[in-house]
Amino acid sequence: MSIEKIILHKLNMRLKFAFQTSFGAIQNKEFFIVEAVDAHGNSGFGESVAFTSPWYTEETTSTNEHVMKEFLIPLLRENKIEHPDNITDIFKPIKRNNMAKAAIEGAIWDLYAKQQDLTLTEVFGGKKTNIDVGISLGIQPTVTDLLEDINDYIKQGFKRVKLKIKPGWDIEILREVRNRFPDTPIMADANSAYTLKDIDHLKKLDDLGLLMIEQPLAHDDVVDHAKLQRELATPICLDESIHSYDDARHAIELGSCKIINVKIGRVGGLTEAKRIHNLCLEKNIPVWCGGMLEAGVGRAHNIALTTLEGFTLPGDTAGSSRYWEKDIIKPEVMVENGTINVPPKNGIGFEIDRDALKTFSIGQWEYEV
Ligand code: OSB
Ligand code: MG
Repeated sequence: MSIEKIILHKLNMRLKFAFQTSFGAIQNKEFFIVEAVDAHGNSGFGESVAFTSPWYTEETTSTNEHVMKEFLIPLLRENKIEHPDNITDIFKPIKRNNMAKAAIEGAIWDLYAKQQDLTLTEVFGGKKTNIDVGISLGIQPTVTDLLEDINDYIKQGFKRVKLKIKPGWDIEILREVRNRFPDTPIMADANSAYTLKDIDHLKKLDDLGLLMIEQPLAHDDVVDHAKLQRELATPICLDESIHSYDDARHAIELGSCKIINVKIGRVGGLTEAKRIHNLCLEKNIPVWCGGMLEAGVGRAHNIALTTLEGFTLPGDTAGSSRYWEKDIIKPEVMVENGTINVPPKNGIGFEIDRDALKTFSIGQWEYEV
């Protein structure tokens, strides 16, 4: 496939709210929109999903910038690209830095789809025409605030509610939520806030009828999670611990989880995400698409990924207006009754709003490849 140049657009956007997790609060997002351009005027877009601090994983906006500029873009120049699936191998000499890799790979997948006038979903092999979504709610100042928020999102039709938890904001809160909403599919995400010392405390989750507990233990662990899963009836879902197909294989073999959250950025791109999906389908491990508080481009890629058949649980891909006063795509991502219709337009299915891109821009770099 032909690629003429890569343009890095560095953006600064402010979320409508501070998203509070066990590791800290996120409100300002600095990130990259990667544009891959061919000789015929097609442009494909990808989004880097790292945050400015290395709280979730080790990557940051600055490490994404460094690795894309110094290592990944030169590798595109030195290698022939027949298909977006080749990118994983071309980037293999560079260890990890998966969010940087995924941003570039995503732009190339979109470009590839547009070159054939097909949707990203079509070239990627997804089948669904609409996807189910849930909502992820940060830690709130009071339980009253949380209950109000949940009520609001249930009324809007979201298919499940995910609550961020941490020591001191967990079992009691979840119990109140469960009492108020006895039939709502509820899950909790700890973002690595516990250790095996908390095992008796975590066992109390089993009375609450949760869909799953996401990443209770260390970000880089699969061994302790296996110990915990043996003691816990509530299914464990791994997020931070899964960076690759092999991580997923190890976790499944060890019994570290019963569910996997797939994030395109965390695993290094759509190609690796699909390999993990295929493995999980074969092993009967349900998967769902996680979120990184993305702007529209990342959101569009998440929608395409979720169209694969193994994505049987609602994902974290809420609509643009949950996060942004103004998104960078046209139209914005709309959720109706807890579902998103997969857009029929070619590529990622949404136009880039060039004016919005300019408004939020804090830098731009262009590279011939
Ligand atoms: O752990 O899934 C997570 C947001 C930032 C970092 C990590 C996570 C999250 C979310 C929000 O849960 C998902 C979203 O709405 O994009
Ligand atoms: Mg998570």
